[in-house]
Amino acid sequence: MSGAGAPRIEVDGAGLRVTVVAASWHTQVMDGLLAGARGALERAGVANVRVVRVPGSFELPVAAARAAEHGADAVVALGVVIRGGTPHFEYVCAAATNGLTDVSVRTGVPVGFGVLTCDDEQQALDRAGLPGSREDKGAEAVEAAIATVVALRDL
Ligand code: DLZ
Repeated sequence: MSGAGAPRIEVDGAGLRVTVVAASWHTQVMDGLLAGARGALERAGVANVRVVRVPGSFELPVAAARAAEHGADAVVALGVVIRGGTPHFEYVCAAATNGLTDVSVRTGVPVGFGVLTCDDEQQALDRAGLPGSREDKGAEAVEAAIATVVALRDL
């Protein structure tokens, strides 16, 4: 999927409670995603931030569900899954994607999707918000989640 066409989103998250659920595989990329998310939360004026680490992306939905059911106004899910030589990649990606979608739709709490699903580590580094990265998917996931909280207020 190309990053071309992404909107520039300006968000005001003052007063919101945001929980970041973050997997732990692929440390360097995760460090970039987390730093990008923290920067975007600060720019948006979100003071009430919790960060919860889980082992892998497969565990993101259950943590997101707990956060959504216990007072978070928005959840941001961060993870990195890199394709290997077995079908495991497809299963972990599908579990994370479907699980996070289910949490969001079922609870009504927006979940920002900052899970990178990449063929190799370089693709992940390019999107990690690190020096030299082309994109910052941690920040984008925060901005999307907060923008959706604001959009839902009008419905
Ligand atoms: C097992 C596994 C593998 C092979 N690769 C990744 C990965 O690239 N990214 C990731 O976030 N998690 C990976 N995992 C771990 C699973 O998400 C999960 O934590 C384990 O299967 C234990 O439930």
